[in-house]
Amino acid sequence: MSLAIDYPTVTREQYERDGFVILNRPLIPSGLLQRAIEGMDAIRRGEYDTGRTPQPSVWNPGDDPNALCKIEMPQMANRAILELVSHPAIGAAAAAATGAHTVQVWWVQLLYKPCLPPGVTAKTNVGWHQDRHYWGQWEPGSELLTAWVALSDVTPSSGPMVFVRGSNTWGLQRGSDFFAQTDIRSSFQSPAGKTWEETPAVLPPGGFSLHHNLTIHGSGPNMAGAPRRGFAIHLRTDKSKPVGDKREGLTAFIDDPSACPVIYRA
Ligand SMILES: O=C(O)CCC(=O)C(=O)O
Repeated sequence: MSLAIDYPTVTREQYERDGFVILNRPLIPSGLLQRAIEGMDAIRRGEYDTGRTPQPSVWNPGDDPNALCKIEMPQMANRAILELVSHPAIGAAAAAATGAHTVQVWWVQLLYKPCLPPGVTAKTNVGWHQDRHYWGQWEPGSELLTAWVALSDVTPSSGPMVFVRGSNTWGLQRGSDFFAQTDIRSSFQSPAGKTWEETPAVLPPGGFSLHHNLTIHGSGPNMAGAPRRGFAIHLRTDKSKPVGDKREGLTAFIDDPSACPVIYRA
């Protein structure tokens, strides 16, 4: 068995131009993916193998199984998930996209989007938003991006994330609403000469995308017949700083390597 790491090829030019990169081949080993899926299911049941809990979340064990399940900082509560978010292919891809010397995980979200049974309605969409809208605890200009790792086959019908090409250059807008269930596209404005062009992040299990903190994105319902499973791994580079150098809220754990590992160093 080969333990060689499959490092993806990512160009900085593409990341800076489009605001995202889609690495649509398996880069995370299948054994680790399987253990992380088991970890995801354990956390959804409220079972934690590290002895630590996730951070306060909108979805908690026992909540509606048909709603979007979003659990904050699952890697604190499960060893396999910590191993997954620490995978060197993710750090190497983020470093190649940004030219960074250092890449650190600073926050993680478990995202489990169920496929709804016929006739059932539940909140499973992710409304159009820019991540930066929610990240005021970082100094302006901080280099922050997200790796979204697929644990299941993410197809056009399973409610993939959809990116608006080039919107990373449109500035911070006012329309973001992660929890919107209706079409809020008209609350964003494309600058003169730019058009709203959507690209779905179709990924096999073990593939991942990277997106810039200003890239507009959202996702629709899952009609694929199986849950859509992924982790949003929020990353910072050496060109980032918490406001006032504070450690609170979203920056509370950045000095704790068992929650926020450094996953790339030049
Ligand atoms: O999982 C989704 O559909 C959206 C995730 C997201 O908003 C993000 O990774 O920034």
